[in-house]
Amino acid sequence: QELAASGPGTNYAIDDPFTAARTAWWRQDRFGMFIHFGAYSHYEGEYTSPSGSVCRDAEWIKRNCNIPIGEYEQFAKTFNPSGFDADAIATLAKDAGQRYIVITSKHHEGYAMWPTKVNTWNLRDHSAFDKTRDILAELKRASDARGVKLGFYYSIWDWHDPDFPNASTFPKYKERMYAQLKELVDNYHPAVFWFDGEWDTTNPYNPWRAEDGEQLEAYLRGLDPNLVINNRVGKRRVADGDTGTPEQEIPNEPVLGQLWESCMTINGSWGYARHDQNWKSVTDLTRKLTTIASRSGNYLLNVGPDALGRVPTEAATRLRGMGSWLGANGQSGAVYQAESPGVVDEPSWGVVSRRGSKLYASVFNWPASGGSLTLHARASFNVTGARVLGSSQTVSATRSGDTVTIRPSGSRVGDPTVIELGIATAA
Ligand code: JFZ
Repeated sequence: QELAASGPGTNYAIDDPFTAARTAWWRQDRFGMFIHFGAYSHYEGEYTSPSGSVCRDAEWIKRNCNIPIGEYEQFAKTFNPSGFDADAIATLAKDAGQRYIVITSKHHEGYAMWPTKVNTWNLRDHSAFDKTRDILAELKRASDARGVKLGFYYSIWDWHDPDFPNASTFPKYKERMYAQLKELVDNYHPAVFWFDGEWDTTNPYNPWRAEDGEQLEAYLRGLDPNLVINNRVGKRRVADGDTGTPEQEIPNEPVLGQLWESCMTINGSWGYARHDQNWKSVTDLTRKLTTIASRSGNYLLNVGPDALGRVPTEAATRLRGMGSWLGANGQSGAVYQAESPGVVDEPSWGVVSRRGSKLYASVFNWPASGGSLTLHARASFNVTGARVLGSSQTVSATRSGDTVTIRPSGSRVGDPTVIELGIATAA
């Protein structure tokens, strides 16, 4: 099936056909939107203590700014993200070329972003928000309408539930967590579960063990066998979940034996932080996207809506910039359904991905006029053609020995510029 059809670039050592089938869409889609949104967003990254001192953070603000729980709860009562617009968010993801969304259903603060029946520490029962609204239901509807998949981040670590940091009461917490996860599956049918907070810590104590992860994964598979689950469900062993989760980094080469997804911020923060204006450029983000695809990974790029639930304009502009790059002249071939090329080494001037019998060379450093780019081949194939996407300029590509020489005749077209090479392998 699907796996057998992929070429020498294949590096998913997925020997289980069920895993292969379950993750097929995910391996092709490559690019998703992460959304960090919670009661912490209400602070917009800034907490002023009763004594007047200002402390800055984002989604960790409760812990890093030592906000007393009573005060945190009090403030959450006035949280009113009336500007949350699921249609606008799903449209933005679509325009960016993102094919799935993963939103925080519950972060470490323990606050549920849907009307859970398990407790009242949630956006319905503990806020100033419209009691008839359910932002996860809205986002599910909006995503479905646009063919974008929806998944949920869920933090195992919980700073709010008193039964969490206590080995003897922990089973009671676990029951509530299971009940919440069932609500999420039954009511919103997510495509992905993205767990977090599985790590060991003593402050507060985190009782989560590898066996808890195995048990939870089995429970979820029972609820919905199609769920794609990340490895933070357990202790991030290769056997945990379906997908590895390098954070804010790109592995240097294709990761053997495991699917992976790099999650990254679009500025320097996951949750909204007014003080963080350190926005990455479209060029930087696009290079990261092609680099990740060229190493057979996925890119989960985060946005943090503000206290009213609005995606910052600076983030939206950059996402649309990526979308127009992807949409222009079929650059998307370098990303969707693309994977590590296998047949050539990664060059110093950019990255190369492969889709079937096409190589997509994303050029970061364009050669000086009259100059050329070379690729080192590590398999036998013939070059059958070359073109610069989005340009009528001529480009030649010839192979001699192990060296493929590409000679463009004009200037770069966007950054990265993509050169498509046709290749024929001797099957
Ligand atoms: C976690 C969260 O604590 C954070 O708020 C955010 O949600 C992020 C996506 O995930 O933070 C981590 C998790 C893992 C590492 C570092 C920060 N890690 O593996 O280095």
